[in-house]
Amino acid sequence: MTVSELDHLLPTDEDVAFYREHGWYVSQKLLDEEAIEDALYGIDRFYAGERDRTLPIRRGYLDWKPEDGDVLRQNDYISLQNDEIRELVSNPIIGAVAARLAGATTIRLFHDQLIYKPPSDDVATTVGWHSDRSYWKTCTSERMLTAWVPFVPVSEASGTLTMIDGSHRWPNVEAFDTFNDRDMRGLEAQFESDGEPVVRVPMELEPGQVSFHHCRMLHGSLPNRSRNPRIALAIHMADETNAYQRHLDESGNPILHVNDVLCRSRPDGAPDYGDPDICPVLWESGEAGA
Ligand SMILES: O=C(O)CCC(=O)C(=O)O
Repeated sequence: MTVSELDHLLPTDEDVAFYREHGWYVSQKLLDEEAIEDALYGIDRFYAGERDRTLPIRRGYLDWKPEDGDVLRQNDYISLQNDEIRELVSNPIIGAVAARLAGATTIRLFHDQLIYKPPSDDVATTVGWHSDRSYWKTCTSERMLTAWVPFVPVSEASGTLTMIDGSHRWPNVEAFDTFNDRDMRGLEAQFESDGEPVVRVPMELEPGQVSFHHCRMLHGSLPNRSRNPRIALAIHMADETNAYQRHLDESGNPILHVNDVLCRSRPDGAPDYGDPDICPVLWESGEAGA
């Protein structure tokens, strides 16, 4: 792809200012029908148990399998295991948009997660309000962000991803490691919004569009009350400043991210979040769209 082909798809200065203020951004159609169909083909193969590559670890990450039943499916590190999803994640437009929003010169994959929300009223398919930063305390960067790529049309009815507008600016959002807490009202009662109203913004998107959110953003999703599965890939990304930092939990034990096991070590023995096999560069300034 050339610079001019990408340029019109990049966020404008106004879009970047909106992202900095609100913590989220909805793109134009970044991916064409063929890219979506190829990804869906890869996802079908993945769910059927096919792997193009395997991870060097067998457990410790989310890995839904058919025997787990018709629940909320979560599968981590798909792009390291499946060719079609690797192709999608490597599409330079996703990294280029992320770089523009984050003000970064380089965007690396941190990890990804495929999420399949079956049609159901069951509260167990809720994704609790949480912030990604709460899970990334071993990361030095607070400019990390996520691209959420739906493969089907998504709306409020299908339990689309929903942002709490501007919450990335609120204090204590890094305490919300509450993806699995289904009590949305109870979580809202813990928000410290500094007097700002709690505004929920559902991401209503067509396949090809992508929503981006800041790592401190509070977000979650309700059950899928439509007739069709809601299928989306979360691509978690880091800017060039990100590196491992030791962080202790409340009991004084070091927090461990799965990347700490997967990534090669730095000379000082710490995990290297610049490991090209696990956290490949998705976009670098000087490339198309820079
Ligand atoms: O797909 C969802 O409902 C949750 C996704 C999410 O938490 C994320 O993209 O960071």
